[in-house]
Parts: sequence; structure tokens; C-alpha cells
Amino acid sequence: MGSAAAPLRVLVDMDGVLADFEGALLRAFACRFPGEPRVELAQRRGFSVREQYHGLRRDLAEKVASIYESPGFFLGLDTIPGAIEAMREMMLMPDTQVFICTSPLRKYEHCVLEKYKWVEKHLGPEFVERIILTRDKTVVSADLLFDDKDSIRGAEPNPSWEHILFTCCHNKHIELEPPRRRLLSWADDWRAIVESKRRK
Ligand code: T3P
Ligand code: MG
Repeated sequence: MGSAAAPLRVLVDMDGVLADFEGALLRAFACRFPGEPRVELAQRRGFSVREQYHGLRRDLAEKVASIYESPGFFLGLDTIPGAIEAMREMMLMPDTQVFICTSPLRKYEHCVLEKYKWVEKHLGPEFVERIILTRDKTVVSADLLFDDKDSIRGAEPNPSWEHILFTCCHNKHIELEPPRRRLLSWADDWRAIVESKRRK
């Protein structure tokens, strides 16, 4: 029998990993509601921005949500440092399948189209081909998922992928239970994590 290794399949999340959702949200909130209290990035805790603003003052939840539900918000996100270069390099790795796995907002009107446009603008059409848009990432099969959400739940209780927590302002205080792993940024050794999953 030949010993050709099966290709490795890698899912890369979009907001918080490729696109800077948190930075843009804070800037736009400060601009649109200059008199209101806000949560600086260093003070962010927990995945849901809405929940944290709700804790600050109940009515701020709707205000912060109105920012990410606005037209142009998702298309205007900056890239996370090193993300574009890492994706290009990963795509060229032999025996490696790369997909962008991202969830749309429940209020999908602008978000869905703008996520596609963002990928085309920053990564190009070959990456548009590789978008997986789903509210449930657990049913997608892969070896790895790089994602900034600390707890990824869905219909499948035992997802096939290993979740690598991508460090973001809202999750950096979380202490992971072993054997869970983090990628601190795209300057961290993502290549070693990819290689660690190859079947010998
Ligand atoms: P992604 O799966 O690419 O990380 O929920 C829809 C998208 O918006 C999802 O994208 C995550 C992102 N998001 C946050 O990161 N924080 C939030 O508080 C909300 C509401 C969404
Ligand atoms: Mg994310």
C-alpha cells in the first residue's frame, strides 16, 4: 500500500481571526455615541459584545448592536495583522485544504453579502470559493478550526476538528483546560499547529 498522507483540512474563522470586528466596533460606537460609556478593548470580557454592554447599562446593548447591524460595517473591517499573508501561505501548502468558516449574524441583511465582498477584496476570488457560511460549525468536518470564540457548540457533540483558540481581546483572560491550545496571533507558530495534525 502507498503511504500518501490524507490532505489536512483547516477551517479559519473570519471575525476576530482574519477581520478586526472588535476594533472597528469600538471605533464606530465611539463615533456614533460619543457621550455614552464604552468598553475599551483591554476591558473586553466574553465573546458577546452585546452582553457586556448590557451589563454596563441595559440600553447600550441595542446601541452597540445597531453598529454591527449597520450597512458597511462588515465590509469596512480591517485585516488582522499577518492574516492575509498566513492564508496565502497556507493555501500553497501541499496536502492542505483551507476553508474560511464563518457565521452570519441572525440579522443577516448586510452581513452575508459584505462577508463575501470582504473576502474577495482582501483575499481574492479563489478564497470566495472557499467560504463556508454556517451558524453551526460543529457539523463541518475538518482537522483544525482556528476561531476566537471560546466555546463552539452545535448539533454535533463531538466535532471532528480540534479547536485552536485564536487570541482576541475578549478571550485573552481565559485559562484553557489542557489539552486545549491557543494561537496567540498570526505571528505565533500556526505552521507547527498545522503540521502537528498530519497523520504520519
Ligand atoms: P465569525 O464566525 O466569522 O467569527 O455572529 C456573526 C459574526 O459576527 C461571527 O463571525 C462572530 C461575529 N460576532 C462577534 O465576534 N461578536 C459579537 O458579539 C457578535 C454579535 C458577532
Ligand atoms: Mg470569530
